[in-house]
Formats: sequence, structure tokens, C-alpha cells
Amino acid sequence: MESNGEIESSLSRSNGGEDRRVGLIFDERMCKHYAPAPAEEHHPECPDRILAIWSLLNSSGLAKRCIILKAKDVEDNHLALVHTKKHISLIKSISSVNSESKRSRLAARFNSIYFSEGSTEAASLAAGSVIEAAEKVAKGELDSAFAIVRPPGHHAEEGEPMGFCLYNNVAIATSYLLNERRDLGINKILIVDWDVHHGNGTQKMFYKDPRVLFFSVHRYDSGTFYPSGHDGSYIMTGEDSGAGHNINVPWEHGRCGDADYLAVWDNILIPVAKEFYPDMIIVSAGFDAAIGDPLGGCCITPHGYSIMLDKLMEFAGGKIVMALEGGYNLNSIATSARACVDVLLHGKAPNVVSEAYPFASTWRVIQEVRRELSTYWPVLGGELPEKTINKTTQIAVLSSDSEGETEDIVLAVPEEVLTIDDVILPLSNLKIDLDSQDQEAKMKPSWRSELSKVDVWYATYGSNMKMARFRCYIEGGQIEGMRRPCVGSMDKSKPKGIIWKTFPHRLFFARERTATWGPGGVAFLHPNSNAQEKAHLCLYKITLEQFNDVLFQENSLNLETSHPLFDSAALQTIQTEKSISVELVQGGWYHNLVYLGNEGGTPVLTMTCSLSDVDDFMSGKFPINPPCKEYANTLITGLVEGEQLSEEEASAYIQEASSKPL
Ligand code: X5A
Ligand code: ZN
Repeated sequence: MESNGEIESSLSRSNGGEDRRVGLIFDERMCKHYAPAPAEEHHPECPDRILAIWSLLNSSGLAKRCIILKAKDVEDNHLALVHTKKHISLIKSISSVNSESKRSRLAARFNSIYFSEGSTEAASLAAGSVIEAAEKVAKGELDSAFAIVRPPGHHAEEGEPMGFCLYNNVAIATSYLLNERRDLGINKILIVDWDVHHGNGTQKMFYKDPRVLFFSVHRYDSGTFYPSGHDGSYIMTGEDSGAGHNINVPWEHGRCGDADYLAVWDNILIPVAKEFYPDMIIVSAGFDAAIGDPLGGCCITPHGYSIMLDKLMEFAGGKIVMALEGGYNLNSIATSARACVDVLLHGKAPNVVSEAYPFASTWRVIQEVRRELSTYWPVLGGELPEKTINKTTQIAVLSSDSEGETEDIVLAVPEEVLTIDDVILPLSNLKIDLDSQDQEAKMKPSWRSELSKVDVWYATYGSNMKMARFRCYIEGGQIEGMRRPCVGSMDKSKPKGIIWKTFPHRLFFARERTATWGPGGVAFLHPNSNAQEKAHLCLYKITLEQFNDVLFQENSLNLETSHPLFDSAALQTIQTEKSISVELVQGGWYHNLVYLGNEGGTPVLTMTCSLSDVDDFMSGKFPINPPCKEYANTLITGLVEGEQLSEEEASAYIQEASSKPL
């Protein structure tokens, strides 16, 4: 894709190496809003979020290069610019509700809201601080600013709090500048809402207002993703004189990452921003589309955020105000925020070339949005060139090491057929009792907590022998030779054990080419044992929950599913049947889960081809093929780093497996 392989170092904006004037606002009193103490579950919108960001900005030396602003309380008349009297008095009343149970009862009237005694103060400071930051930038006292605030704001509507949001901080600041501070000359504001959720509140507040261009890119999942419903659809383009000034980019599914967002920037946001020509940009900067976020299921890297922000710096003379919205992985939000502040300070030349391509669904969404909005923004009118939209990351076909995907198979399997139900069915059939199966489907997933109590050894003979690669499937991340970053498991704890073992099974290489590695075969393990053979496998002791997340990722499926791919019942079955066919995708290569025995009482599982595939390899129906160099090297490094074999031995082992007849 043109967009992320940027060669032109987008102008170094460092005026002679000097930092731009960047304001930062943080105040610990915003930690006084928190979920009731012994909550059964930790609430993701927790005080540590802003502490994590603040402490990384300080420890990394960025904070001291910024101008630290004092947080301010919001004024009632500014709240009233976007909220009803009733809403304002509700939030203000919380501090005097003196029992937790009363606060809980009050909060229960709303969608995804909690209150604590300090909520009133925190909400006031969050809204007041975004105003303060915006005002200083509008006046030109600062070039840009980042308000590290909570509670977040973009779901809050005129008359009600919602989705962890009490006051709509960004909408209040926007309205303040446009209505109360005409003197500052900010007449048009672009709001970029990159929080993974749709900014329903902000959208409604400016729906008929041509002075505000509201742009939101979010997971939509056919209207099922929070806040759910159709407000986040691309058909919501604004009304009356605000027509065309509301742009929604609704993802069809999770897993979107840098390549997807940058494609949207290059083909929708940036061209429209050039036409709109804002006087200021306010970013509803949630970091819940970041890689590793427990709610978002997307995978923007810190580098991705820095390019997204950098591309906005060319507008409005760089007058950008960022306000924190969501984002629930402390490490992800801190590193993402750091990348953004870095860009605000000196503009950053994004010179990392990414291999990743957008999903086919991303191009589909982009085209829908462009078509819908082209009447208002003629620049969106033309069709995108074929050569652009043909560059996609297809949904991967089942592969025990993400190497079994091929373009041709993938093309035969459009991603929309890959719903979790299609995938689950074959395994659910293992259950005999239909009633209990239905029941389980309705109960929704306690499966995660259930399967987190069961351990298995995940045994790999392929590229996951390289630990750094396997760790991406647990912790999230990307190493070279991966086409896109992994989101990681929902349970990011390290394997409880790593051991190597040899098994009396034949390792061989087959198939023509893979999307990941190019031409060359990938590793398979003969499902049947053979005393003559000796294959080296790396065993990771992980929970059955993590095992499922590994399967999901290798199949590019969503982690937030209501069913596991491989549950305790399947684990029982496989120990007597020895293998289970998981026909996840018609034509998948690694569709056979094989039980290799147990290690210290814990079952050992691997994934490979089926016996009938072996027949097809032997008959020549499917080609036997040695691995390409890069792939072979990955296996060799895995074996060497795992201290199983010397480099020479490892090469000889792979060499033999790729040349000896089956
Ligand atoms: C600000 C934000 C998310 C609400 C999710 C509720 N809210 N399930 O990210
Ligand atoms: Zn969010």
C-alpha cells in the first residue's frame, strides 16, 4: 500500500532541532473516580490508566520537554453548551450521595456507568482540562496539547452519561471555542475520533453543525459492537447544514491494524481534511484500538499512532489537541501516548516500511464511505485504482504456525463465510447432547474462566519453535516474517513451562507456497507415529483458554467469541480418539489436531494435516516441496535458540526432512 511505505520523510518539523510547545495536563484528582471497591471483576476504566501514561511520559523524559498545565474545573455554563440541566445536576449531585449502594443504584440506571464519591470532581476536571488545553492552543500559546484525562467523554450524550463517560469533554471544548470564544478565530474544528468505539455522543451534538467535521473510525461489526445500533453506520453523514460533516468508518470486524487505519487516512480522512481546512483538530484519542487492548480486538502499534497523528500535523498549522478517551491495556496506552507526544514535540519521520496490507473488508468499507460521501466531498468521487485495492491481507486459513495460508485457497474462501459459528459447528458436533449444547450457547462465555483452569502442552514443530514468534500469540506483537501484528491472547501470562521433546513422527515439508513465506513448502508432522522417526517439538504449557486464542489468531478469528474452538469435551475426546479434525475452513491445511500423549499428566497437542492429506502428498496430488530459505532459517533458529541442536545439526535435520521421500 502506498500509504505506509512512505519514502518521503514527511518533513522534519523540528525548527532547528527545537521542540514545539506542547502542553500536557494531568491531575491525580481524576483518579478519584473509580469503580466500587470489591468488584467481582476489575473495571477496565481504572485510575491506573492515566497514571500509567503520566509515569511513562515522565520516565521517558518527554514530560519535561512539554509545558505542564494546571487542570481546571469546568464551569456550569460551559457544560450547558452540550448537556441538559438535568444531566449536569445529576453528575454534580454524585459527590453528595453518601452511600455506595445509593451510588450503585443511581449508576445502574445508565448504560455502562459507575460512580464514586470523587466522580463529580474527576468529571469536572476532565472537561475543564480539555477546555484549558484547547483554549491555550487556540490562543497560540501552545502549538498543541495532550489532556490525559478520565473519565472519558465521547459516549456521553446531551442528557445522559454512558459507556464509562460522564461529560463529553471533547464536545464541550469544541463548543466552547466555537460559541464562547469567537474572538480566538477558531471557526472550523475537525474532530478525529480514533477510539475503537463509535463516538455516539459527539456525533449527535454536532450532527447539524457545519462548523464541526466529526470523523470516527470504529468497530461496528454490523451494529453489534458497543455502543451498538446504527448510529455508527457510514450512512450517518450529518443533517441540514451539517450534511456531509459527519463521517463514520465502521469496521466489519476486529483485528484492524496500522495498514487498515492508514488506508482510511490516505483515502478518506486526509483528502477531506484538505477540503474542510480546519482551524484546529481535536483528537478523541482513545487507545483501545491498540494492540493488546482487552476490549478493542484491533492492533494499532505505537508506530501506527505516530503516523496517524503525523499525517494530521499538516493541518491547522499543527494546532492539535488530544484528549484521552478509552484504552484499557496499561502498557499499550502508555506506549501509544508516548509515541503521540513524541510526534507533537517534533514531528516524526515515519520511515519504517510495513509489509502489512489492509483487509479486503477494509477496502470495501473505504469504498462504501467514499461513495456515500462523494456528493459532499467530490474529492472522494473517483474509484480507487485496482492495484491499490487488490493489495490485501486475506483472512488466513488454518495453519498451526500461520504458515499454511495461501492466496489461492484463501481466495476460494471469502472472509464473510468465516463466522465463528461456521467454525464452531464441527467441534460442537462432538457433543452428543443437543440440549446442553443449546444451553451453553445461550449462556455465553464463562468459557474463558472455565478453560483458564485447564492446562495443555501446545507442541510445535514449525516456526513457533522460535519463542519470540510464539510469544506474539500470547503477549501480542510482531516479529519479522509476520505479516501483521498479533493481538495476543486475552490472558497474556507467560507459558507455565517450556520443554523440548522428540516424538517418533515424521517431519516433512509440502505445499507450493504460502502468503507469509512465499514459494516453498511448510512443515507438517505425519499424524501417525513411526519408531524409525524422530521429530523435535517445542512444548509450551499454556491454558486451554490461551490455546484457543492461539487457534483464533492463527485463523484470524476474533477473540471475543461466545464459544471456544477446542473445549474440555474436545480435550476428553482427543485423548481417546488421538486426533480431531477441525475443519475450520474448507481446504485448510492444518486441520488436524493430534494428541501426542501426556507430559506430567498434561495432554500434549499439536496441529498438522490429516492422514488423507498424507495420501495426497504421496500420490502427488499435493506437492512435496522443500521450505524457502527464510522459513527454514526460522525453524533452525528456533531449534538453536532452544538449545536442542547446534546450527549444523539443525540444518541437517531440516535438510533431511525436506529431501527424504515420504
Ligand atoms: C470510552 C470507552 C467503552 C465502553 C464499553 C462498554 N468506552 N462495554 O472506551
Ligand atoms: Zn472506547
